[in-house]
Amino acid sequence: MLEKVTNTFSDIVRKISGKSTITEKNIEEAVEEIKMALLDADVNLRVVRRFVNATIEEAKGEKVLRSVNPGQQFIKIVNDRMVALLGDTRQDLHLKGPDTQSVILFLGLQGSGKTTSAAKLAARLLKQGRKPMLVACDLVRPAAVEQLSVLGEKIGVPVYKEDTKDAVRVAKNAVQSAKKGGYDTVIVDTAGRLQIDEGMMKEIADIKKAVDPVETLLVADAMTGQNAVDIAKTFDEKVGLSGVILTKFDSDARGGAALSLKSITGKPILFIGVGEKIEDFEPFYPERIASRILGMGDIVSLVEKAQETIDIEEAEKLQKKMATENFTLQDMLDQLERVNKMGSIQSMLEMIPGFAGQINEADIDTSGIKSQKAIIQSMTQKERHNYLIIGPSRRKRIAKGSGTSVAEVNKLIKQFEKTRQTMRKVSKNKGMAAKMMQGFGGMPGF
Ligand SMILES: Nc1nc2c(ncn2[C@@H]2O[C@H](COP(=O)(O)OP(=O)(O)O)[C@@H](O)[C@H]2O)c(=O)[nH]1
Ligand SMILES: [Mg+2]
Repeated sequence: MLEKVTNTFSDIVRKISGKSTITEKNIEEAVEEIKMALLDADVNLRVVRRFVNATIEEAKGEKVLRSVNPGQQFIKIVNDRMVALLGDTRQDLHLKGPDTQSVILFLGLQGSGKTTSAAKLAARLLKQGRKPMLVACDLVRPAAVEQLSVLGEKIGVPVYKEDTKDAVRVAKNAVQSAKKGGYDTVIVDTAGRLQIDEGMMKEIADIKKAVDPVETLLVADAMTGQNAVDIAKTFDEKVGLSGVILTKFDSDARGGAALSLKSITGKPILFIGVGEKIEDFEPFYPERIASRILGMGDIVSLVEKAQETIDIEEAEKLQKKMATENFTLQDMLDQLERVNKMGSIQSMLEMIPGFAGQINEADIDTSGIKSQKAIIQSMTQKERHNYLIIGPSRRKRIAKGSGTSVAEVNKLIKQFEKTRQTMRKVSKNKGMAAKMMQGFGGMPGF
C-alpha cells in the first residue's frame, strides 16, 4: 500500500532537503511532482487541489525561503499537511468504563472484512483487559454465523447467535445476554451486500436504533480506492458513522482511500487491517504513515513491534547478558527465531530512515536464516554456551549435521563474534539503539 506515492515523495524529500537555497521555482516543481504522485495514487481530486494550494501558499512565505534550512522547512510543511490529510492525531475508540456496557456496531459491504475485523478487534480488546462478546448478526450470507463462531473460539471470545432471520432481535437479545454475563464490550457483526441497497441500510439503521452503539464503524476495503470513500459518505448519510476501519492495507492498492477518507467524510480511520491473520491489525497513526510516505522511516512503530514480540522480561535478561558478555549462540538462535516471528525483514527495514523504498525482498537473503538456525541447532548445548570450544573437527561435524559446509559454519561463528562485539557496544548506550538491537541482534548484516 502507498508504495508508489512513497517512492515519489522520498525522491522529492531527498532532492530538496540537500539544497542550501531554494527558489519559488524549486517549490513549484516539487509541488507539481507531489500533485502527480497524489493523483496517481488515486487521491480524490478535490483533496489534491486543497493539499497543493495550502502547501504552495505556506511554502512561498518569507519564512521558508529566507530560513537557514529552507529544504527542511519545506519538507516539514509537506509532512504537516500530509499528517492533516490523514487525520491529524490518532483517534481511538470511545469506549465507556468497564462497569458500563459499550456496543460497537460493524457495517460495510460484503467481503470488506467485517467479520475478520470484528474478531481482530475483539482479540485486541481482550488483550487490553476488556471482556468482549461477539454477536453474529449476518443472517444473510450462508455460513457467516459459523465463520464468526470459528474465529471467536480461536481467540477465546464468546459468540452470541440465534437460529432466526431477525437480525434486530439477535442484536437486542445479545446486548441483554452480555449484560447478564458481565461482558463490557459487545461487537456486532452485520450483513453486507454486494452493493449499497435500501434493505441493508434499513436493517442496519434498525439494529443501530435497537442497540445504541458508542461506535458505529464502517469496514472499508482499501483496494476499492475512491469507491471506499463514496461508500463511507453514503453510509454516513444514511446510518451515521463514528469511524472507519480500513482493511487490506497490506495490498498493493494505490492508497487513494487512505489519503482521501478523512478529508472527504470527516470520519477518522481508527484501525487498519494488514493481513488475514488475527494479529494483522494496527491502530492508524497519521504521523507515522506520513513519515513513512515521506521516506523518513518509522522508528516508533518499529520499536513497538520489537517490544510486542519480545517479552519485556526476556529483553531485560538479554540486555544484562549483553552487558556481561554472556551472549551465547543459544541466544543467537532465539533471536533468529524471533526475527521470523516479527514478520518479513523487509517490512521492518522499510521503517528505518534511509531504508524506506530502497529495499527489495530479493536483496535480503532470508534463506540464510534457515541455514544459520540449522547450524546452531546442530551444536551441542555445551558448544552453544561456549563457542570457543568449537574446533575444526567439531565444525566438520556441525556442517554435516546441518547440511551446510564448514565454510558456512565458520562464517556463522565469525558473525556471532561480530554480533557479540556490536551488542557489547550498543548495550553501553541504553537508548533506542539498544532496544532496536534486541530485535535485530543476530540478524545477518547487523
Ligand atoms: N489481506 C487481507 N485480507 C483481509 C483483511 N481483512 C479481511 N481480509 C480477507 O477478506 C476476505 C473477506 O473477509 P470477511 O471478514 O469475511 O468480510 P465480510 O464479508 O465483510 O465479513 C477474507 O478472505 C479475509 O481473510 C486484511 O486486512 N488484509
Ligand atoms: Mg461477514
